[in-house]
Amino acid sequence: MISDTIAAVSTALGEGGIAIIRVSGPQAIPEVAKLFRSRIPLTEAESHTVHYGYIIQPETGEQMEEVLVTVMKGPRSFTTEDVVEISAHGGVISVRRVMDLLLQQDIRLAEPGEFTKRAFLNGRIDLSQAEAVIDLIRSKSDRAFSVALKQVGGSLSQRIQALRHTLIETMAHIEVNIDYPEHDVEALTAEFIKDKSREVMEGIDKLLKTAGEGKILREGITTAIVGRPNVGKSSLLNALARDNKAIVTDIPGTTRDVIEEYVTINNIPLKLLDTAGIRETMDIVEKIGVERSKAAFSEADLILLVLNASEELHEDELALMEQIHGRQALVIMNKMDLPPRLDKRKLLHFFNEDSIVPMSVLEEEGLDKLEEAISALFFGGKLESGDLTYVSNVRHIALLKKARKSLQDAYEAADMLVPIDMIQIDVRLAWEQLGEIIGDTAADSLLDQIFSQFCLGK
Ligand SMILES: Nc1nc2c(ncn2[C@@H]2O[C@H](COP(=O)(O)OP(=O)(O)OP(=O)(O)O)[C@@H](O)[C@H]2O)c(=O)[nH]1
Ligand SMILES: [Mg+2]
Repeated sequence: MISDTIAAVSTALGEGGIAIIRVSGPQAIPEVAKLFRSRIPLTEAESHTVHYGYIIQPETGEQMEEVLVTVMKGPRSFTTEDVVEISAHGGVISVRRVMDLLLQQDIRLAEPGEFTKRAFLNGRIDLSQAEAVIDLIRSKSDRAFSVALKQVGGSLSQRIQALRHTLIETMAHIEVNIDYPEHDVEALTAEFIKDKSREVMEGIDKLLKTAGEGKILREGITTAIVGRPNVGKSSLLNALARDNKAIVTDIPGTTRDVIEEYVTINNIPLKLLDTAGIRETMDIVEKIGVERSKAAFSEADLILLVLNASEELHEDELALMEQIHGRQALVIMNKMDLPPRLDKRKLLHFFNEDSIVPMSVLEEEGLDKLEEAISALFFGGKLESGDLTYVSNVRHIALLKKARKSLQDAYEAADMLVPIDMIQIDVRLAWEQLGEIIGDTAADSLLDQIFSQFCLGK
């Protein structure tokens, strides 16, 4: 049982319209009541009501801040405990005054993620739902947000629970036959185990199939814009981001560092990296920049190679194209507004026609074609709109793979008519591994690690 009461500022720090300070725990209402002067005493307030008043210095009665206080009595609250939310003016001093007073009461400062952790420990949500709360906060696109929202609602948990249910039934069935061993029952049980393991493995495979897309939704496609100096890489970043994020000049070697920008194209989130133009250089700063572009180039999920169509192909560009072989890439023939000098046929040695996009970033020509080409590379042009259950969390993916392996072992053992009680060990293991996803069988150290990723006040 959790017996202490915690508080934290739940809104972003700094100046804003309002700041919300959240208090949760058995003492939340009486402790805040000591500091709050309003028409109705907080201890007599009904659940889910809002009260106007002042936070006061309890000894002197001095007014410290003007606030609205919301009372939510457990179990109908985020943590299932009694929760009080204080809406104060959104300023640094106001928040500090209220927090200082709260922490002088029988209330301690919450750890990052502790409210969500309590929601989990108190059984309101499972671990996969709690993790989805972080995904919600961090999501970079509408689509990723919708996926996380479904997971908060329990979409993944339900799938996992259904698979575990099948395994529990299987174990019960095995148990009965261990107690009453008869010769042909054993063979039948082996068949039964094979059927059930196959069924659950198929379910796991279905989930694992979504992992690639899930990762992209969650993290975005890391997209490196590479090419020689002055071909228009930064101009392209700005055009895709519809913002003047990167400096553009006609001086080759303008960009020295990697510039990051998130954009969404047809609902697909991209993490764009504008890089320094790749060339041999004596300039120390630029040299470091070139090293960084090479690193970005090798790590990217997608490469946008920008060429200047008004110049002939440079040997550095040929070298880049050779390195691109086998990767997801598009070639942009930029500056099509100028007299053409680049022979497109040379590009066809390395790329198919569909991957070559003529553009004039300056005149905003071809941007739509580029966006189409990018979305065609991923999700076949569009994201499946129906099912929003994706597995994107590396922890979940690893556990699904482990559980699958355990079931594969069980299947093979059953196939070889290994004694049933031996097989049962693998089935149980799979059941536990799936349980770890939803936190049914999770160690404290794991919980600490997961919840420490949260922001303070969540
Ligand atoms: N004519 C023409 N000029 C362009 C086009 N796109 C970019 N430019 C110009 O080319 C110059 C270089 O553009 P940048 O976007 O800075 O090129 P970059 O590849 O980022 O260059 P570095 O950062 O030096 O590697 C600027 O003067 C741009 O205005 C285009 O489509 N047509
Ligand atoms: Mg640049």
